Amino acid sequence: MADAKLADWRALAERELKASPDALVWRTPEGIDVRPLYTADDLDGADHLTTLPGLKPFVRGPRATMYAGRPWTIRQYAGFSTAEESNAFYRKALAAGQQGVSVAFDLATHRGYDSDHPRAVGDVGKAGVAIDSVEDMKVLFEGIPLKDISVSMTMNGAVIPILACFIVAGEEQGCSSSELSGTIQNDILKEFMVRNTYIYPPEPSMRIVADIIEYTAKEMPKFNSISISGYHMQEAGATLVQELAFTLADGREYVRAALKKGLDVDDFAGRLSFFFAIGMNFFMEAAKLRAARLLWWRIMEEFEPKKPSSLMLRTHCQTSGVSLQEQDPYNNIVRTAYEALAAVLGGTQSLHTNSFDEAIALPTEFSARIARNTQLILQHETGVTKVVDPLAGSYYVESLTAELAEKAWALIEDIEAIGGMTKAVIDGLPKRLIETAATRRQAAIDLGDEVIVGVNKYRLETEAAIDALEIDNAAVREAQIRRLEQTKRQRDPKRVDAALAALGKTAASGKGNILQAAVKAVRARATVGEISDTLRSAFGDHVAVPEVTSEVYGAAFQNEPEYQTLTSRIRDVSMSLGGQPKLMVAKLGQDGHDRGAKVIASAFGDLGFDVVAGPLFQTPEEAASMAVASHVHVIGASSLAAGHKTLLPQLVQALKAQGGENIIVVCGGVVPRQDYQFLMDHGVAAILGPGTHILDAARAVIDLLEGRRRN
Ligand code: 2CP
Repeated sequence: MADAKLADWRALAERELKASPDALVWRTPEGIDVRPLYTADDLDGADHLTTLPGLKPFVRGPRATMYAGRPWTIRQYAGFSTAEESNAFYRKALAAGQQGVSVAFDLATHRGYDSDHPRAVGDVGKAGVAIDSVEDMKVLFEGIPLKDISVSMTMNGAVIPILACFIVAGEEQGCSSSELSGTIQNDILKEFMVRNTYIYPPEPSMRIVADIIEYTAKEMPKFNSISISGYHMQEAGATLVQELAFTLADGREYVRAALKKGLDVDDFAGRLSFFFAIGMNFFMEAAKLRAARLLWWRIMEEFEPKKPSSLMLRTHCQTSGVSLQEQDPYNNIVRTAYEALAAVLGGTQSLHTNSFDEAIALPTEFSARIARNTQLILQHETGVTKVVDPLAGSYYVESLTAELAEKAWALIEDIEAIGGMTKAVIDGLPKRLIETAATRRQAAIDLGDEVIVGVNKYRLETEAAIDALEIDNAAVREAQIRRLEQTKRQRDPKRVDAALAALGKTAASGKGNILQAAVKAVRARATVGEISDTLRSAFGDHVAVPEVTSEVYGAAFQNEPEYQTLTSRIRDVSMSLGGQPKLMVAKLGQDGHDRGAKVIASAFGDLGFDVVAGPLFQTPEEAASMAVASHVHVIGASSLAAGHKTLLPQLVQALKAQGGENIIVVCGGVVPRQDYQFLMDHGVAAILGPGTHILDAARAVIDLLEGRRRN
């Protein structure tokens, strides 16, 4: 067949379009110009094209046979309420086809608070299971043989007591450390950037990571010591290039920290694992995983390992939480299925598919089943497992793989120039870049440049309510406190004190292994809170100073008439108030999900509000006193971890008690519609749920301010 000429195609395309095909170029948030046609010419310079799976540089997958030999692990992240309830859920899920366990802990546990701690009131058992001691951990895995089932635990802040509880629960189930298989997230650097469930400052936190890598390398050969995570970066608004670069740069930093402990690279590198988000940019997501493997191989070559497994990136993936919408929520099933397919075509080792109702509430048994079945159908009905890396050779995907790798590598080099990721995190550069990208993306959605079906296009006039899972937070807390008290009554206090003192000494002296000392404390029945407090005494608490980006949202909107109308209305309100309307953006309880709060703070600032960004983890009383002292007109509380029914009424009460009854309280975040009336009845003036256009939110707040002035 005669070769067609690109010039002929261009001419034809121009006739079809009546314009240059260059007009069809789509510039993605990554700054990649996606063209309507890719050919072999686009692959010039890509040197991975003839490589094979299981062999370096592993672009085509870490295993030779990939899913043809063994499909990816269906590993659904779950956990809520008490250990008993979560245990029952895991057992049912395993019986219904799930292949590994993945534990979600509640935010109190994440931040190292026992369930009886006053700061934990709104969060116990809400967005995960509450674990206070090894007694809870034993219940969590009752009837689940830890010798056979691999367990992933998403834990970073309180990683020491939780991993220690897991090890001791295994021991007491008759499973030695060397037999335990699974993964601990243990990725603290990204917590400082985006996820915010840190406890201690970055440097001692890095010691904890290194101690865990050391301990698992010696004692737990089947256990993955870390899950180096980009997931939360994408959730926080990062572009795929940022997600790739910062995750791999984090990985390089952890390798260096472990080498500093005196380990040989081959002792631990094969048990480093990764975790990426898979969003809606289908081909780019698949290409991202291929690029990740290529770049990780390149990074690891520098450390000159001998074992091939030290060079290969193995990853878990989760479909994107932020791509899920409150509006027309069954669309989320479709979104999740496409994302799952992208993860699989990219060659993930393990996968979580989100439940369709997660933008609204915790998953129900029904929605969790559909999510699991999305993967079972992929594995059993579509034939995608039969061929390794089926996208290889696609001009488009190969070109994207090379371009993503090139762009991410440039960013990785920038991080190196700063002195590595710990320094970059302390400096705050990655966080700033991600927050700017998040605000830019919100502007693109609000402008309609990025279409979300059912949200900014094809929106339904009326939405049918769907069932939501409700956790009785007070009952869970009471049950937890009962077991905590019982555990404390039955233990030998002298043994606990001695073990905690030894742990404190190991932490403060910089010598010895913190996890090893914590395992002894857990055997003596020290609690998660006690172990965390002992480490707090040695290391101190990390306190982040919130920064807010500016002139990103406003710059995108400045020529839009509705934006101009609103800014002039805000100027009028400012005149009559005698100053700009003042908004405090508050995060209450242990919920550190702050993307939405940051985007609101940034956009409202551009619109003409005087914005006070409250720190993370405030109690309602602390938020109220800050609001009163700062003379704000409005508090916008952002709730994404299901604590709203406890914390919002407490905030309203605290404002009244502190003389701030005139301050208007509005709420944003993940709030089921069923709860709107309850919140209104408790003094919340407006609920601005997911999918709310920021200009609509600002209009609602201005209406409230004007209404209050008129009354
Ligand atoms: C795999 N195996 C094979 C093949 N493929 N053997 C023969 N032929 C093949 N084709 C072997 C592997 O070598 C391994 O054995 C075993 O089968 C299991 O495979 P794997 O690929 O290691 O899968 P896995 O055990 O499921 O482990 C996957 C990961 C692990 C990614 C390495 O780290 C993991 O499970 N991560 C999950 C993290 C997670 O769930 N995170 C939750 C995030 P060997 O082990 O003997 O080699 S929750 C997120 C929320 C949002 C949050 O963070 O807040």
